[in-house]
Amino acid sequence: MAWFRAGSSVAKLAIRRTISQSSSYVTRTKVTRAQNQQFHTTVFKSKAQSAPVPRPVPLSRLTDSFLDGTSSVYLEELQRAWEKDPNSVDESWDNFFRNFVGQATTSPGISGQTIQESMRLLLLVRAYQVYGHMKAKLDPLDLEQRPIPDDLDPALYGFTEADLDREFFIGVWRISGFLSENRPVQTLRAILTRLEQAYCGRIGYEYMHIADREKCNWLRDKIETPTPTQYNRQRREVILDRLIWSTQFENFLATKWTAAKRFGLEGCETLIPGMKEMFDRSADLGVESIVIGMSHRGRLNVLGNVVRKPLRQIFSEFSGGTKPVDEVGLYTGTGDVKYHLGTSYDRPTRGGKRIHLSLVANPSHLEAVDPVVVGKTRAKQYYSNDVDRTKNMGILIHGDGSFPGQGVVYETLHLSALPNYTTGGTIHIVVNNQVAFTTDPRSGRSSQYCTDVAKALSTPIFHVNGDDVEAVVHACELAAEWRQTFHTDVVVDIVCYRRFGHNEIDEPSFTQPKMYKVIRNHLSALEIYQKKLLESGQVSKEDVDKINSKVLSILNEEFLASKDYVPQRRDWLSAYWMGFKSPEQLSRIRNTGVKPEILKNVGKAITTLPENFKPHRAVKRIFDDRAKMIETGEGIDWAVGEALAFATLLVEGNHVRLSGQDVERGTFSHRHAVLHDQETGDQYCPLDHVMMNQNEEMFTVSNSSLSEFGVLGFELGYSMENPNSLVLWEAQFGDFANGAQVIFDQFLSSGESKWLRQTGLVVLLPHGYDGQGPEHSSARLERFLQMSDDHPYIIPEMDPTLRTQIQECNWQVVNVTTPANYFHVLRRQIHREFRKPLIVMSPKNLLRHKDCKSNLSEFDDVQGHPGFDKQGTRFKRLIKDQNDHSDLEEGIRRLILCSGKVYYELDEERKKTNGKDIAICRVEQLCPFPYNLVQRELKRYPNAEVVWCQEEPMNMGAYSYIAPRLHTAMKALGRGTMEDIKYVGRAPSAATATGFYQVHVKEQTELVQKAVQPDPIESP
Ligand SMILES: Cc1ncc(C[n+]2csc(CCOP(=O)(O)OP(=O)(O)O)c2C)c(N)n1
Ligand SMILES: [Mg+2]
Repeated sequence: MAWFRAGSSVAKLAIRRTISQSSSYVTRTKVTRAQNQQFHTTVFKSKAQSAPVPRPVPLSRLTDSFLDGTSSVYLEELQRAWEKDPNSVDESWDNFFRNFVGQATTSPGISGQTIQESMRLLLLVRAYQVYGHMKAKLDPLDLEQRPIPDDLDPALYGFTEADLDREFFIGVWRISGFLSENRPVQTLRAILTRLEQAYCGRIGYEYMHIADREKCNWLRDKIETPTPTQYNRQRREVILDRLIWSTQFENFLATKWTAAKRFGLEGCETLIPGMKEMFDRSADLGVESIVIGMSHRGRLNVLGNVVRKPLRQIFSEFSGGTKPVDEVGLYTGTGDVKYHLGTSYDRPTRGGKRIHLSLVANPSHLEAVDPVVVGKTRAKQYYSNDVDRTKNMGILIHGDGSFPGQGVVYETLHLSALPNYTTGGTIHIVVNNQVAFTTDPRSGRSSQYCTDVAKALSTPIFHVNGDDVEAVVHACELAAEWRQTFHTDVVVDIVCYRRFGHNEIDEPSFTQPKMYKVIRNHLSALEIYQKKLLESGQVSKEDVDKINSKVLSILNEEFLASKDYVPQRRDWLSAYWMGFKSPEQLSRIRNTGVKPEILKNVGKAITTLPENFKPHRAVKRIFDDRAKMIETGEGIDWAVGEALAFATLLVEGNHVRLSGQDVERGTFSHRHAVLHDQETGDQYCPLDHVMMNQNEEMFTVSNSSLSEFGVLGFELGYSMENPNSLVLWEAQFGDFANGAQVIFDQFLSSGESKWLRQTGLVVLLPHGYDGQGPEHSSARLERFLQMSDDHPYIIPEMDPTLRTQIQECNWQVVNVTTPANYFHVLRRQIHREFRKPLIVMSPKNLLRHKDCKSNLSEFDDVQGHPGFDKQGTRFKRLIKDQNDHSDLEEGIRRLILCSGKVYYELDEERKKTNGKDIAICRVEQLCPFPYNLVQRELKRYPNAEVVWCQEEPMNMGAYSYIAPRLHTAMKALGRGTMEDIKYVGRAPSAATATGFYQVHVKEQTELVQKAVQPDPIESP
């Protein structure tokens, strides 16, 4: 491969020189033989005849160690003793001597074998298992100049030409393949030939890093078959047919759209027959549904030939297509380029089964789709009750540049064995075209193989020469078998090349002139295979021509049909999403209050612990307090509000899943969703016991790996599978969410618009200025608001019966200040006919704040209860001033609008300063902006100075988002200009917060005091 292209011959020479200097063949051989003469069969002839039928003794069963320098003397003594009395030595040695003596009678060549030779041969076999892949012919371009490890040189072990026809026995206890006890004695030549075939052919196997004998043996059995595996004529015809489809597809696109970018598969056309074989084999082994994630390279080919998206649709999209029009609505979003689109179809398999395939839409950001695919797969497993995870499988196709380069690959791999994230193994295929855009592997990674990162996870890796379609098919088949057998990840690395530039209009010779000189004259995989089959006589020229013309005529028919192609209904409406509304189909707002008796019942369930359970003392107190809250209906805190939301959704039949770092206890030690018995260590999760015989996964709360990108991506994928689930990801501190920025930018905020896929994922981001420094204060609210697409200057229809504002907006951003409102905003996610992501700036100090409490009556749906307003009980987008103000309050001199925990500080300061002429309103939902409610408050206080107060610096927080919208609301009421929006908050700053606690306190006190100061506030 390319990374060793330079300088390797020098390295090789050096290695050879070292070997010849340090180990003379002749001397070594002579010494060995001389030392072990006593094993010559002649010595034991008479005894051998009288000995019982010999059986091989695996070296591993020999109980004594004979690996040191004194072995030969020791052995001689042992042998002499054994000759005198076979019972005087250990049984294993008895067997050993009998074995050699016995075999010698029928097999004269073995007579010269010594234990040391046996050991050395064993090491040589082992070396092939470990390093054989280094000698495998993997590079179709033959440009690789990898030094072959000297471990693969028989001379290193003392073998010479003269030994080639001697017979050896190398059986080892409980090892399969070459070293198996059942293998017959073979000549060194035969052993070496087969080792070369098995390990140094067109597939390089890397598996010896797996510390599991059973798994290695399984692989050895498959790799070290006595004779190489061969496909019969029928299979070869299928493979040929598939390779022709793959090749013709690209040729066809290239001729019809000469100047279009398609990121073709040329140079790795064998991927298609490989994938198809993998899917067929998987279906035979019980897989019913496959979720696929892949980037640009070959995506159209996979869509057309593997997933079976109608070719006419692909061609129509390629021609620029018509923007799809939904049967029942007009929402078409912004769309995306053709090589990012996803789809799903049912595909028949070679074995006569059907398999459901979905290719997940993805952004340009390489590998970002990986955790999404895995999460979606896991959700499919949950919903199809696939407890052993054999029916639903994820497949990820990677590039050789992106696989080692993008950290999310590793983050995703690391989810693979976690109980709440595993999917029973993902199959990874790397389209290793030995270049990334213009970057050579030597500049793109530090590891030998692009797949080395997967070795950390004990994943077998099959490197395969992409020019050898049968080898690719074989590796893919083996990967499918591995996954269904061991339920862990596996990697197929197809070493290939890229016939053209990064895309079809790129010139690759600018940067890889030598490589492309070779590529220009290199036969395609199809040409190579056709030649091979014709030479074998298994397939005739007519057969080949027949397939070629069949494929071409179908492609032409589809091309013609593409001209009249009318996109059908959205595929996202299928399956579980049937009946869900698209953004412009009005979905009525529903109440989210719950019957008081249900609240009481679930409240009891989530606060009661099993009798014998012994929680930590402090936790016990917390649960006693919680029980009291439910009993009295007063003082419900944040954690109980959240648990009530989960519990009520569960009893309504929804699946609830919360994951993130330390979410079980909660970063701030407030949730205690999982309790630990202090004596036994047993765990108890009250929300698992809300209903009788509750499915244990129906409520899932799970600490995650320390990954934001991977885990958020996973939960996003999970949430997209079924709308009847509340899926939440919580960041440890909101600040760390930026580690998952790609998921926010490319998926969560824009996925619906680009790909027409909805998700109701909830993201909890602890946010608030408590003096914990720059990295534990801000969840970067401003970024989420900046990505929000509600119009700052146009007030949409706000009539409750006609309002689609929230449906038309890309997501919701809230900063909620009461447990009851939190309860309702979570429930609202499910109690509506569409799904929208919800970003929650979640509290830290409000978790225990004495005033941040709600009464149970604010959760119920009883008319007249505190939470109940004109429409019933539901989430309050704005909480009006808590003083009993009438509809018109002319005496109020200032209206402070704010959001989040600063409200409580403002309220306290107002009380302290007796600011009765100040009203404070909380904008609980920042996006989409609650124009109607803000205007209601503006009208209520016609003479008030309007202030936006925030604790974040001016260039952060909600200010830049709020100002234009507030102005639009005011302007519509004839209420002043931008100048009239007063700002109270921190000054602009580079860091989110000060690192000095005293400075924090001073800043916080000042801003709170300023907000309620008697004098008017100057304009910003
Ligand atoms: C995260 C990310 N960084 C950079 C790019 C720009 N880019 C697009 S393709 C590409 C090269 C990818 O190389 P490789 O993974 O080997 O795939 P190939 O195109 O060779 O199939 C790059 C750098 C991107 N799409 N995503
Ligand atoms: Mg590449």
